[in-house]
Amino acid sequence: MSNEARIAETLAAIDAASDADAVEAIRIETLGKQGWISAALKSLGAMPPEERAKAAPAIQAMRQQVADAIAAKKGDLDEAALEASLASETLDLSLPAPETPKGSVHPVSQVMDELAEIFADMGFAVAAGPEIEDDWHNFTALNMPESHPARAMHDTFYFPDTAPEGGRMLLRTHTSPVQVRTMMSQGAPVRIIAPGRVYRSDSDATHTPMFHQIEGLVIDRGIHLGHLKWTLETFLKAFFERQDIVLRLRPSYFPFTEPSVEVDVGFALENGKRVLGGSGDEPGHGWMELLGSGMVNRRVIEMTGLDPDEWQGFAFGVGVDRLAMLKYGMDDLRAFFDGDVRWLRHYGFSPFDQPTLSAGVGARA
Ligand code: 2U9
Repeated sequence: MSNEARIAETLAAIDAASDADAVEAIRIETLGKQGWISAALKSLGAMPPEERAKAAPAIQAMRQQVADAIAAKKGDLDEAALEASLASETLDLSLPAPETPKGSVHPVSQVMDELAEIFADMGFAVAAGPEIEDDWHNFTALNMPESHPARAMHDTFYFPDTAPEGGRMLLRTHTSPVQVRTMMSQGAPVRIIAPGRVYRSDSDATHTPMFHQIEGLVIDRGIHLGHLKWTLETFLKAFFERQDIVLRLRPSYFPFTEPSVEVDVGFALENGKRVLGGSGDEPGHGWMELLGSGMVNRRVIEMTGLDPDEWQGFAFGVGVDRLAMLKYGMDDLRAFFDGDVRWLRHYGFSPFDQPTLSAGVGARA
């Protein structure tokens, strides 16, 4: 068969092809590696130059003609397929949209964000430190030398490794070593809060081996109990979003503070529930222990390398989980760490609901 006849046959076959597979089969037969047009092009190489110059244009034209026809046919088939699918597919706008899974903010994170916002307004920075601590930063620097009885109250989880300076490594029992580290690295004055995970070997309905604390520390010249009381009052009023929060300071003992002060808040009993606000001495009211605090013990100030005759300070500590329970009404501490998404769906907060002082720091339902 002459090349002209073969081309006519090929073009007719392309025209008649009903799908992309048929077009592809023709492409392989003609322009593919073993295709007859490719073979004709290759045979040009074996011809003497004069003969090649004569034969080449016709073969090139054939190749172009077939390639153009294949491209055009593919375009036609694609367009026909699109039209067919547009004609057959329908979009039912009345169907419910598929639900996108939504994340939520854990109450502990929410409360920590609220506290950071409140204390930032009073000029406190947020400080962080390691959860695996050494004996010295967790106990000794806080006036709890080895064999101090308060170490037993802070019983924790110890590691077999020894600390670089000797002593043992342990899971921190409070965030106080963060303040020790900050005092030692930045010197005075200091105004920080240290929120984070802490560990004690304790486990029952109201104690979990891991819980969250926030501690605050102010070191400056001329700091006294009045600064402590004002700071705690301002913080608790902003956090519970009530101006009628009343504090009662009771003498207490902590090795790291002297004097030490336990802080109670007044509450009223409403339908059997404790509602914070008002003095605890009023009829039907009571006092609830909420946080511990005190003036930083001068031995602790000395231990961090500062002169206690020049620098004084106050510190406080409070459980974040407990603050969350009081504000948002959860009654079982263990549920905080069960990882049950149903609990989170109930108590979790929207990530778009950022605590701000101007709008009130609390999350809105
Ligand atoms: C430095 C100096 C002093 C931190 C303080 C408390 C009192 C306290 C408890 C509250 C409930 C722990 O979560 S809780 O069990 N904390 O009572 N914490 S004063 O004192 C410091 C910290 C760091 C350098």
